[in-house]
Amino acid sequence: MLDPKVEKILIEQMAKEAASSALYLSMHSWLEMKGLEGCSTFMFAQAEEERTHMLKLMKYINDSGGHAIIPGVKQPKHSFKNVKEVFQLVLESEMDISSSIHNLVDVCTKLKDYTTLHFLQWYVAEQHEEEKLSRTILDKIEIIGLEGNGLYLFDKEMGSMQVQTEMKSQDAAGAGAA
Ligand code: OFO
Repeated sequence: MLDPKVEKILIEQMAKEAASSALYLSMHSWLEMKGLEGCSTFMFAQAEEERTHMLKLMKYINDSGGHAIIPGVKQPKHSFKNVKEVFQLVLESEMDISSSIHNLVDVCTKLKDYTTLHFLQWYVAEQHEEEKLSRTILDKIEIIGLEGNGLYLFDKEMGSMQVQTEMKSQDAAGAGAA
């Protein structure tokens, strides 16, 4: 049975994942409107991924005797200065989510909730990957630049990054099925 304090902050975490999904979908829409196919496809997949993070929390809460209340979502930011701002905001959002996951780990450690701690390990690892990915993207922006052909090249690079990520997740799903 979940401690009510843990249940409450897991539900708050669902709200953060939902907000992150909405923000990334809003970024997807802005990027698509700008004709940046690679970046917008990448961001659509990120939005879907954040939604699965919310659903995973929902299932855990309900499977653990709690009640996962579905959060309402505020309208996300919908226009951006440029592509660099989009990816800086992605990194900020991921860092914010990491710190709330770490806070959850702290609370569960204090309450000796070993089951939820075990469940949260997946999120700790995922956040590490997501922050690393966001920093890699910002590095690419610095290297390639967004002036002249730079934006076109960066967009192409993001499109191929998306294909690699999809191949990785298909491999992981295949390995799971074997
Ligand atoms: Fe779910 O917040 Fe990042 O990955």
